[in-house]
Amino acid sequence: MTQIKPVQQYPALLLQNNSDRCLVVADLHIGWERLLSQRGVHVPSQTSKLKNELLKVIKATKPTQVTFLGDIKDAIAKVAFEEWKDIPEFFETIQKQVPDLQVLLGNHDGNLEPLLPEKVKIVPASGTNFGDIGLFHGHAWPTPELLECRSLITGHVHPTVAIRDPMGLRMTRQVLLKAPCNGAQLAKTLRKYLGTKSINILEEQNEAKVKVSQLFIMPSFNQFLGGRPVNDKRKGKKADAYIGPILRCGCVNMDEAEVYLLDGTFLGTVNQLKPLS
Ligand SMILES: [Mn+2]
Repeated sequence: MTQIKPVQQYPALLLQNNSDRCLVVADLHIGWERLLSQRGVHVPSQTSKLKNELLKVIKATKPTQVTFLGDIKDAIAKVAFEEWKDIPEFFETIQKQVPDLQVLLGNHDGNLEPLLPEKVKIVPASGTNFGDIGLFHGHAWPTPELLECRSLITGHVHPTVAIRDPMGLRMTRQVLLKAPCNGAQLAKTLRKYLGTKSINILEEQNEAKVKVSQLFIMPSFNQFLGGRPVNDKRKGKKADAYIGPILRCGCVNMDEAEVYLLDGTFLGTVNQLKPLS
C-alpha cells in the first residue's frame, strides 16, 4: 500500500511505495508575475524562487521521482518570451537532483512540451498512478483506470481557507483538503460521460474493482496564487460552487472534506469552517 505524507511547511506530498519515493507538487504557474506587469506593476522573474523552494523540498524528502500535477506555466495557450528561457532552465536544474521527472499537462500547459528536456515524461491531464494512488490535474475527468486506486490526488483548485477575526479582518491560508469520494458514483458518472466501450473497469460486472474512497486536493506550489476560500459561505450547497468536473458531479463530499494547514494542523471540515469565513 502506498503511503501519502504531507511535506511539513510545504505545499507538497510525498508518496512512498517501499523504496520508491514520489514527490508531488501542483500548479507552479511559472510566469504568473507577467500578469502583474500587464497591469503596470513590474517585478523581476520569480521563477528562481520557485526553483529554490522546490530544491529545498527535494533536499528534505530525497525523492526518487518528482511528479508535477499540471499547470507548470501560467500563460494558457501561448508561450511567453520569458518562458522560453525560464522553463527549460527550471527543469534542467531539478533534473540534476532527481533524474526521473514526470509532468501532467494542465489546462495552462498548451505548447509546454517543446520547453521540457527530452527525458521528462509527459502524461495527459486525465492522469496516471503511483502504486495504488491516482494522480490527475482536475480540469479534466480522471482516466477510468484510476478507479482501481484507493485514493486520488488532484490539483487545479488552489484551495485556501478564510478566517475572519472579531475585528472583521480576514486572513486566508493555503490548505490541503482530504474529501470523501464515492467511487461507485464516480464510476457511474464516468460511464455516463465516456461510455463503456473497451473500458473494462466501467463495466458493471467489474464494480467490485472500484476502490476510490477519498480525494486529496493539493494546494498550489506557487504560494502567491490566490484561490477562492473553500469555506466561503456564498458557495452554499450548489454543486457548481467548485471548479473541475469531479467536484461538480456530486461524488465528492466537499462539506465533509478535512482541511489541513501546510504545517499539518487539522482545522476541521469545510462545513465546520463555514461560519468563520
Ligand atoms: Mn489548472
